Amino acid sequence: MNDYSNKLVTIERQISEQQDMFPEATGEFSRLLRDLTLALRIIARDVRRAGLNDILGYTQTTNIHGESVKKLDEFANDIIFRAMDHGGHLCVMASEESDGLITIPNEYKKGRYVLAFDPLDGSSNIDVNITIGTIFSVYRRLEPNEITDGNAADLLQPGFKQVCAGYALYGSSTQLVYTTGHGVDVFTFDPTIGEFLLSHSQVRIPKRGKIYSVNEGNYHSWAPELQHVNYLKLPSSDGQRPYSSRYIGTAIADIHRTLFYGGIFMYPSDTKSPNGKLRLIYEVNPLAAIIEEAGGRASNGIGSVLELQPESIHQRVPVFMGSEDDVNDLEMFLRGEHPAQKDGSV
Ligand code: FBP
Repeated sequence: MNDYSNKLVTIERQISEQQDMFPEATGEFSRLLRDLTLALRIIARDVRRAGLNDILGYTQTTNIHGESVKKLDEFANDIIFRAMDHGGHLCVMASEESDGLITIPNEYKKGRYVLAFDPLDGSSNIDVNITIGTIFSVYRRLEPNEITDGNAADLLQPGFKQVCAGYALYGSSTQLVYTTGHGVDVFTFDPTIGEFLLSHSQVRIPKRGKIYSVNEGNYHSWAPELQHVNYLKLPSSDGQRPYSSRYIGTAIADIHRTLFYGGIFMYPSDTKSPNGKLRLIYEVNPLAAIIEEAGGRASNGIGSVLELQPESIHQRVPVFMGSEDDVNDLEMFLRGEHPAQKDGSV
């Protein structure tokens, strides 16, 4: 089990220490993360008071996905925009809740970075006080010396190009989980001092788990190869199976549990959603960066999602992520090559 960090390290200190690792660093990236964590603190504050501050329920609008927009979604979207538009480190943003690109207002300097975010993941759980969160992903713009507005190409970069990825989890405590390619660290928010403190450093996912996480309500619209789930339920002589089923319905929360306990989280394609449900840029790539940096795997069923070349900013992809051995098994099932398929036990 990952050890608790007993060093008192704030997120600001961690960011500046990481900056010192790059002599050529200008501090622009550190300021970007500083401003982003401010937005996450404000969203966390209002999520904690949701139900008291008339922020639950729906707005009158629907988003580009045809989904009714939740008030908290809109609030979080607005807070991130207002925290990030004027710092001079971004050239363009994109949000799961906004139709097109979010441009930086003309009066502000354009920077070298690009921010993609899902302001509130788990919208179906907002009104019933179940864990929700914010997902973020940062890239360098394609033309580093440009001072103009960024464009779609700056966003449509493969996931392995992310310079930073992470999420904030608004659960029993508020936690910030992120990577800049130097391991995965978890900071827990201490409201008594208003600081994110390092609580778990260099988190590693178990090589294999005993939990699978998927919306089995879609079972009958899945491809037959996904008998894989039946395999996980079959008792095995070594006691490794059956796996337990856990599904919160907030990708961040299901991924956070998978990061610590291992196993596999899946949102496959099905006859209703031929490309799955989760969005490549706002949800899949940042979560995949965390899982793969922690030693796990994130696959679209064929290979790493981080290698995929995005085609559109709201593109969806099927995803299977978690412990290396569990995702390898899944891919073997999808290729029809798993021993359990060959010996007919599944
Ligand atoms: P939102 O970003 O709109 O919340 O959608 C994503 C999501 O809520 C994921 O967090 C979650 O894994 C999935 O949708 C749940 O979908 P379903 O209800 O179909 O299982």
